[in-house]
Amino acid sequence: MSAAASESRRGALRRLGGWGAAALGAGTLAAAGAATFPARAQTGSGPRLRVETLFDGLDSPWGLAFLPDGRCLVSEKPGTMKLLSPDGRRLLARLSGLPPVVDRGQGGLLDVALDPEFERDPWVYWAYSEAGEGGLAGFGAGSSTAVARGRLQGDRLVDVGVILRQLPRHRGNGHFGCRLVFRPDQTLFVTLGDRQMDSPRAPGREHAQNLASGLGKVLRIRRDGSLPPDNPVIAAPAGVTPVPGLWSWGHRNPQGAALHPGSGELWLVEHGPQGGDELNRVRPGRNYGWPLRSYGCPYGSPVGEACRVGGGRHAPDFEEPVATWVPTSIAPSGLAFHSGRAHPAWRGQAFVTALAGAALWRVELGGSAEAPRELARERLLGDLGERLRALREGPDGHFRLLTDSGRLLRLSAA
Ligand SMILES: [Ca+2]
Repeated sequence: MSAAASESRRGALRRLGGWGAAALGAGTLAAAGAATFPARAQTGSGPRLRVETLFDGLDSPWGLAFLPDGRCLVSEKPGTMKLLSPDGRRLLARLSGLPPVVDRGQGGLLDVALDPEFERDPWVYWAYSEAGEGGLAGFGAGSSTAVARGRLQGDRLVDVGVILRQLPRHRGNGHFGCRLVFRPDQTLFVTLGDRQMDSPRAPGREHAQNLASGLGKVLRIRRDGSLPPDNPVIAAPAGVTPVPGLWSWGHRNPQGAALHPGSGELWLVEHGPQGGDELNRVRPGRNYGWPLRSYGCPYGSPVGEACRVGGGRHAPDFEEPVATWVPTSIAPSGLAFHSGRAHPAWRGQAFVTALAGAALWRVELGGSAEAPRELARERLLGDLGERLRALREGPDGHFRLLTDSGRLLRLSAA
């Protein structure tokens, strides 16, 4: 970003004052029940946020989806899917019928999503790391991100089948992505990581920049895994066939994704290396720069701007992120836009869960649909000390959040 933009951001952060890192300093989260935090620690008179633990004892929860009747489906990394009561407080079932997952490192059972026509035909979709042959040369068998679906029948998933496999596979256990987001047109976005094959120390074009590789991509497919006719036409070099379903590329490890409520476009958050986490507006047929550009630095580099990968700035060759986190990564894990239903002041704002950063970030957006920009950001819930894994707006308009420690939280205004 330009020096002017950087200064503008610092100014915005200063103006936010007490909405910063220490804003929620009072109180601690009770093991069960509710805790209330002053959102403005300086005055104690600002909006107050209330955090309730609805459920404790989930096993590394990763994704959540709400059935039309309000019941909550939670995917757990070791490979289980649980169904909770509409109030989130009771375990109703542990679903059977899921295929085995490779629960190692960052891999396992990842996101879960429901078919847009779930009420008519109850398909459930999930992403997971799947073992298989076909690894990169020299790496042998490995795993890759796959997407499967099955019909929910009572507490069973039936008619289970795989609709997408990321290739090539790799034996490493990092950067699988993966979030699943349906568009209203019933096509499905799948966000895929670079499997840690791209290095910021020696940035090349073999993986996330390779149109023929499934690494570091966003794909768009139909519900049965077939390809929609209106995906972008990608101009590929001679002899290169773009990976089927290709929507965008040059991504590192996109682990949060959601549709922007105004434009209907896909947005995502992706992990940077050492710093340089990004919030991106994802446009069809565009290149997001990894590993040739990042506002972050190779691991082990001294903190500063000189070490930024490719100089940091993406334009004019690549798409600029709407927001970045520097110099310290927050490890963004989930993204949601608030509808404003329960919190009118939050309408259209982006919320990002963070793992290493152990907080919820509110990113206020302005500008136009064609040129969105960050106006301000605020770190929320830092006092919980929880690695936050995912968030979705619940049926009541309040956010639900998953923590790595196994909790389902409800965030509301006190
Ligand atoms: Ca980028």
